[in-house]
Amino acid sequence: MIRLSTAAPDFEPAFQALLHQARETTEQVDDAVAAIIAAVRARGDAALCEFTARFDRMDVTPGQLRIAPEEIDAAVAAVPAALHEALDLAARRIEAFHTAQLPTDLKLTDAEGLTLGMRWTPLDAVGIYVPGGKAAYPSSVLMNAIPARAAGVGRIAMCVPTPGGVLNPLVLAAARRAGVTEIYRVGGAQAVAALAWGTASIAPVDRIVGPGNAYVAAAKRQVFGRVGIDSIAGPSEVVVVAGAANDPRRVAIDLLAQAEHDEAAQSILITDDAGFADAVAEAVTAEIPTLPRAAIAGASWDHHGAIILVRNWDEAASLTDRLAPEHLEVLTPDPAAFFAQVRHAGAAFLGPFCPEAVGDYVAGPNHVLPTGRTARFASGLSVFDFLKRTTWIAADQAALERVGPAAVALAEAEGLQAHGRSIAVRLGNGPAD
Ligand code: HSO
Ligand code: ZN
Repeated sequence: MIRLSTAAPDFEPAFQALLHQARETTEQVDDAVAAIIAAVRARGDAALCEFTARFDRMDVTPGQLRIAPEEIDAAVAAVPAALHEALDLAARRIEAFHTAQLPTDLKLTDAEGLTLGMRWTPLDAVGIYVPGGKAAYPSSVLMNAIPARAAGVGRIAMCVPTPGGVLNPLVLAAARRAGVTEIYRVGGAQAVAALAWGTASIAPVDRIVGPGNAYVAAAKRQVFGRVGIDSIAGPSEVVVVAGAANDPRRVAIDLLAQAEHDEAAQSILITDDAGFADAVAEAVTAEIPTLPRAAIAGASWDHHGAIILVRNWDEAASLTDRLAPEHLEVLTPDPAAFFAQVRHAGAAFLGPFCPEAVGDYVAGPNHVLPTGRTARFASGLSVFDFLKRTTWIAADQAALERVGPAAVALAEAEGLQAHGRSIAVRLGNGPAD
């Protein structure tokens, strides 16, 4: 963990170093991924079965790629009732928030008499990638699938690796609750290739979302253009802005809730009180060994954690903007006023009873958020990721008479005679048809 103070003479270079610290090692997998995609395009299901045997140590026939409804039923039945209820509460709240996001169409008639509009329509089909292993979060299944359904997407196809044939019952229960329409036991770059290009068993989709390892990320980049993709998620991060009125242990645990995700995760405390900074640092050190994921959380805190001492909340707000964090917890005396000063954050959590974890699971807004300072230009997942717009124009002759001559002039200047003529033939003084 590093400690910085805005009062120190070397603050600016030290903060710059923190901003630009590399947290991810990017594996060079592009060539391997290109070969996998080419194989799936050429040989479809046969290639999917081969890769599944090789990477997931599991023999499947093409007919077994899709997880049968009875298998899902059996897995879902094994989930304890209390977890079903928890999933259901989360799902209901996520659904309500995302339904409230749905935009309305636009229609206006302007001064020249043209009627102009913009119409939203959902995508036909979406693919959701769910990683296996340590990042197989049922909550992320809800966060990816529910907005698609709220947007009105008809087909939601999910791909999840099942190494050694092991299904994750809670992932399947979340998928069912979220309205996923089909589930395939396929992972890695081959799953992304299948979703993008289609095989006999997996019909192609229009957009692929969801986190994954380096192979999945590279595959999403390579199929982009044929299908849409979401942004590629980097390691998670939180900035907690807190004054001395807070309980240092609570703040320490909030920092660790982020650190336990990943050795490359980053937790930063910004405070205006040096004694509070010390107390939080001590509490973090005391808390780490009590966590099952102590090794991960400890590595994250040691290598990427930071405590920044500021002279006032204005300084804290401007540093927060420069960090553009994925998550921002505001524990200042006036959280709303502080938040009003900040422009760049993926999601904000205001006040002492709103730890980030409440947003990870049950609050309602999405937990798929822009990482790595991309909150400067990007937003969290929402219904807008599953909708697209069609603009439309309607005009009568009188309206065309008013705006047409300018278009004709521009078309002639561009040397595009047919463009100009297509307007001119419709104008009262234009050449006869
Ligand atoms: N904080 C993570 C999401 C998550 N947390 C899933 C727990 N489960 C990235 O926003
Ligand atoms: Zn989390």
